[in-house]
Amino acid sequence: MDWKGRWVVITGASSGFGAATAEAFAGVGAGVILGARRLDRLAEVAGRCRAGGTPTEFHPLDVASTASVAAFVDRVRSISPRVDVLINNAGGAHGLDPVATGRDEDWEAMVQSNLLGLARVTRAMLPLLPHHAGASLLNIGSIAGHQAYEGGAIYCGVKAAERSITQALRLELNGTGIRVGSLDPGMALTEFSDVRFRGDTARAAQVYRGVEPLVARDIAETLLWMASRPPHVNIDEIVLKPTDQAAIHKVHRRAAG
Ligand code: NDP
Ligand code: 8X3
Repeated sequence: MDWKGRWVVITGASSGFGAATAEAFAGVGAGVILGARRLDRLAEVAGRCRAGGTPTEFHPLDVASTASVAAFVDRVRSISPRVDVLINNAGGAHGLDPVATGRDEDWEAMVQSNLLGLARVTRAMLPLLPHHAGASLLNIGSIAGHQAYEGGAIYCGVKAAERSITQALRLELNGTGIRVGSLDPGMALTEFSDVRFRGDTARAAQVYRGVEPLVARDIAETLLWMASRPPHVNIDEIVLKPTDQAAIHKVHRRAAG
């Protein structure tokens, strides 16, 4: 696929998967439009994308706010009335508390970003996705959406909801030519665990102790591959895990050497 002249919109592009995905699409010549709350970090990512000569724009985006989503999409429309790929990536986990001691603010943040945010951005962006073969709407889910774990009730719940939303969109958009898919990663080394544990980097590091996790580039390359299939091919769902992670509770850890 020739990516020159095509535009890709990525939410949550200030770090992790979103930043790596921006660089991957920019690397093949696509224009990228990036959104997230941390503008300084978006500017850094945009600088790396532009270094290859690719058209790159960024704009503040809080997917938890309908007004912020509307302003972001207005900006996207002013850059290009047509967007070829939308990647709903913004989200993450807050806390690892059992339901018995869970906090409202954590639950609300997870529901707002992973679930309602995805729906808001999709609703606002759909008019910009061309209704003919070749456009892609790709959502980031998680293995947490396939299997629940202790302390993950709300996070697992919103990622299970992401699967349902993706499946509903696949049905609703059937006949438009827009491809719809979900990429559901397992353990990946990003800022995910730092956010989950509120900046407790020592606790975050324990998650990856003795394991070779996925890295953001693995997810970025897979998203680029999904969006680059011929227009008649829809990748509905991919589960991508580290070789060391056979299941959520079955992780091979090497002893410290
Ligand atoms: P990071 O914490 O590195 O990135 C999360 C991104 O989401 C940041 O760019 C952050 O930007 C953005 N974000 C969070 N909340 C909002 C919001 N309200 N509005 C706009 N942007 C927001 O983690 P990952 O890259 O790992 O996470 C990306 C996605 O992948 C998430 O949906 C996560 O649940 C999912 N995932 C992660 C896995 C992992 O092990 N790392 C595995 C499976 C799925 P900012 O703070 O600047 O707004
Ligand atoms: C992130 C993967 O297993 O920590 O979605 O929930 S997990």
